Amino acid sequence: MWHQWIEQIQQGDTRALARAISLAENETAGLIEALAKTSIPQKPVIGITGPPGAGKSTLTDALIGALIQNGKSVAVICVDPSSPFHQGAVLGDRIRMSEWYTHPNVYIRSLATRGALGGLHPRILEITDLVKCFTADWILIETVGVGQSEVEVAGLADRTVVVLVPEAGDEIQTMKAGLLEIADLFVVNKSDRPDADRFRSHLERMMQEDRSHGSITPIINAIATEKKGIEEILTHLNELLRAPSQLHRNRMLLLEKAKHLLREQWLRKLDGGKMKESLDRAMQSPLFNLYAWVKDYAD
Ligand SMILES: Nc1nc2c(ncn2[C@@H]2O[C@H](COP(=O)(O)OP(=O)(O)OP(=O)(O)O)[C@@H](O)[C@H]2O)c(=O)[nH]1
Ligand SMILES: [Mg+2]
Repeated sequence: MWHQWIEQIQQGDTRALARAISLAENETAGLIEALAKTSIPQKPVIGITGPPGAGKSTLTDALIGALIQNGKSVAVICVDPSSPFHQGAVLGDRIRMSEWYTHPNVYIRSLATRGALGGLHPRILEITDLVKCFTADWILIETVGVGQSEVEVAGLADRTVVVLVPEAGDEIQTMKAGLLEIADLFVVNKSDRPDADRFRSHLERMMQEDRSHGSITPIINAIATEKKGIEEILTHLNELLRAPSQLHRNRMLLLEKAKHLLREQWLRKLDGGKMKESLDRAMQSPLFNLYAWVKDYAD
């Protein structure tokens, strides 16, 4: 069944893609086996992440416009639009990207988070590969950077744009390590705000202090609502994509993907009923200890 869906997706059938993503979301069996037999084309996957409300959707909307103008087709995956922190964001995104929902060269799909412990959707890797099979030239993945998810999106994307806003001063101090590591490009959005320059210097200083990973990440000022800085972002992304692949980084990202898949496979092998029985039994002991139980169960 999956082979048929994938064939239709490869022919550019958006309805097949929508249906297949839903099946993947619902954990319909056989997807991994089908993907293992599919030649998945290489195409740019750009992660767009950053704090809530930084303007990621507005920026994505503007990027779609610029890509379309350059004759490209685009698929967009919005992850986590229904997170409890952002009620109503799906509607907001629909309004922000409304111009594109009906455009023949644009496909937009929102995914709700299902990961009980946060992070991205557990099937995001497979869903991205399904979208890669589709005829779009570029794939954009928007995700709110609230901890783990931005690191995960970096493992998923070929290049990651971190969107920050001038008022994020203190916030980036705490997100610093993760953000510096994953960003291929920083966008200081809302540069119409008065403290944009000060914030940019702050970011530059932070990067100079942290030269551990070699090169300095480029910073671009943008005003997404006015479509300012968008062409510059695309030019940089094209350059980044053309640059010889950073083998070390790619290997690290592949390793992350592999770990993710192994975790999933391992979880699938767990027998929920058996586990519950064992846990119920263990809990009857006054000395019950969850860590000890997990260790026993895993061995
Ligand atoms: N002043 C100003 N406002 C902007 C700019 N870009 C976006 N906004 C506004 O910021 C608000 C949030 O924009 P979104 O694009 O929804 O931000 P987001 O990062 O996608 O938000 P979440 O997905 O909810 O995390 C909206 O009201 C936008 O109109 C900008 O460059 N300047
Ligand atoms: Mg958004």
